[in-house]
Amino acid sequence: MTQETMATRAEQLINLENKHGAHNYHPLPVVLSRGQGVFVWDTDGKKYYDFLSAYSAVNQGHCHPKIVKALTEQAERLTLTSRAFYNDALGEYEKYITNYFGYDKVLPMNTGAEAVETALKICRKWAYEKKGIAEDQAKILVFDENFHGRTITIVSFSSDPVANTNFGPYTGGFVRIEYNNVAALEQAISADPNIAGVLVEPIQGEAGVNRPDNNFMSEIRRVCTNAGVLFIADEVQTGIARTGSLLATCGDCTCSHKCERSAQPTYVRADMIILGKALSGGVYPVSGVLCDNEIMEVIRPGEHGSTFGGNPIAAKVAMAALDVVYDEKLTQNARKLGEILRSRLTEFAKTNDLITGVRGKGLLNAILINDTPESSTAWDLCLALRDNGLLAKPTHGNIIRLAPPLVMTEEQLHNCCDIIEKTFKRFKK
Ligand code: IF1
Repeated sequence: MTQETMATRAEQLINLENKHGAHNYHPLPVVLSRGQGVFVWDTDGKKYYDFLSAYSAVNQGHCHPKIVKALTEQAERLTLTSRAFYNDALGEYEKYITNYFGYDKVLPMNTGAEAVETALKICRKWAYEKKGIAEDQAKILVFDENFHGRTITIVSFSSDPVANTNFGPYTGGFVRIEYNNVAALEQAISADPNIAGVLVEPIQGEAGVNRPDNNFMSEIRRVCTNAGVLFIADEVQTGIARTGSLLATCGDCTCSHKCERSAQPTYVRADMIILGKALSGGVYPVSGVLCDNEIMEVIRPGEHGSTFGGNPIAAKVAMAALDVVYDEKLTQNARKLGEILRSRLTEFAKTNDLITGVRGKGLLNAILINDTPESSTAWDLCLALRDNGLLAKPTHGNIIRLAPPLVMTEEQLHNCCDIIEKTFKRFKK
């Protein structure tokens, strides 16, 4: 193919999506055709550092050989049985993942939103059958600027009008308060005995990597324990080593595996955790809810499930993906590289008026751009970063999320910081 023909190849593919696909996204104009580790290549063969990681789904790096092997081997044996029958992969996976995270039971699903909906259903049933709340009166407390997926129930409790306008009528039974406000949490729960659960992101990803106070998770734990309310942690984006702990709920411990976690001084244990995305290393939709028997036993045969939930491929892929996190010490690497990234960008920000802030934890970070959310500056900066070989995307207007795969080396990270600094130095609004 000539350079000219190759260039139009990307345009042809973009045009196909515009013509035949719903316009529910506004992607950065780059057409990717291959990924390996921290790199992706476009249809012209140009190589990029991936600084989005499919929103923290490819923590283990693109097409990790161990995970792809698990996928292909199982795909050639048995792909799907439904749960009408047993299969020879699910039980081993359920034992593996419940031990890995330290809970009695897992309810396997596929997407993050399905797992969030599953947690909401378990919480409501627990409210009626264990906590004694009157039928249809259970409420679940959520926070402003939350993001938990895109089903009608989930967007019903979103504070973002873009997420829920014209999707009504909305699902009731939710109370929303300010994030990171313990006093408001205590007040809401003491005022309403029908609150059965608290659903929280340990760090709000979509809200622009919004980190709460360090004690917010332990304070939620204290308040929920005292009130007999379930603490439900949505770790779909923050979990699986992304923030420099195996689970972000965990606080500042350096744990990478259950057996180390409970020994940590800052160990905070939610009643239910919701996992997704990197649970499969980005090769297959795998999600799930983990909790102990006293809670999970409210779900009885026929009361919840899904066609693909707990399928053999998902089981094998998830075990391989979690093996990689442990074997390659991705928790520790995320913690170390995140500190380097924030340190370099914080120093650089002092010399460049385009950046008003750098924030994050582990390798879930963001830079705040010195312009209004309505401006195109963050977007234009991402186009310039793309031209310089690094892919990132703005969230909420003037915030650029920086979240590379956790397998990145220190040298690669410094190369990426060099690209970011060079791009910002040369950028003209
Ligand atoms: C898109 C956002 C991130 C999540 C948390 C549940 C889910 C997500 C904390 C649902 C999903 C994805 C959705 C994806 C982009 C991405 C995203 F920008 F939408 F908000 F990461 F911040 N809980 N987040 O972050 O999981 O059903 O998608 O598997 O919708 O474009 P899902």
